[in-house]
Amino acid sequence: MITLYHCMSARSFRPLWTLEELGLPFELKMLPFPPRALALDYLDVNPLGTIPLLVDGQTRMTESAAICQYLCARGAPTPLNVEPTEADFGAYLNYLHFGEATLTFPQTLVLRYARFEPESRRQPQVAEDYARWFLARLRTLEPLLSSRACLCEDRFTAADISVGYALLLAEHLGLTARFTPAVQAYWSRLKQRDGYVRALQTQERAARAQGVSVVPAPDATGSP
Ligand SMILES: N[C@@H](CCC(=O)N[C@@H](CS)C(=O)NCC(=O)O)C(=O)O
Repeated sequence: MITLYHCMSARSFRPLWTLEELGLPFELKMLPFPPRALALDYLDVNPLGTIPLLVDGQTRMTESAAICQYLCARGAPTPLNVEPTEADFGAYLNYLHFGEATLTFPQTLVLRYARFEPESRRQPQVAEDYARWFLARLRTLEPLLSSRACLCEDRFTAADISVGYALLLAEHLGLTARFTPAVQAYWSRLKQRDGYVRALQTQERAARAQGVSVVPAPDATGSP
């Protein structure tokens, strides 16, 4: 049985969404955010203190995009995966990792300097500069999404989940009004997917059942 350690709407949402799309059985362990301060026992399981952590037998993984890649490759054949023999294999891997390394990274600076630091250490100018940097990077998707519904192979894949999570985070940061039109339309389509809606419902149900706050991690303020 796969176990996923997760905080509400944090990056571990990528593997959760993937698991829901694949219809695989899994156990979801909810943690308060940030676990390194609010769930100290978690450091015994994952010394990094970050989420996600996915445990599947002897396999332990802590990178959200890599976990999506792992789940889809192991779950193949599935339309969520792009095979090496398909034309968009390179684009698939690129967008899968673009979602985290290129799009989510600048947003973490926005989160930190607009929300997570104590009031006295917040830096609105730094937050705005990194928001602009994120939006400039996101804009590069506009030409592609003006002519295609999804990022690769004209079908929904794990690459859309990875980039889609960056858009979810941007929504929490109040940045969606600054999306370009095709990106805006793409995000609206992603949010209508059954797998996405199920993932939102699953995390909320699990948080309530496990006595964990349902406040999304990106909306937590003044985190220790
Ligand atoms: N590159 C990693 C980043 C993991 C990460 O930094 N997760 C954040 C939540 S979205 C976290 O656990 N932050 C709490 C902390 O750093 O203590 C991934 O994509 O999974």
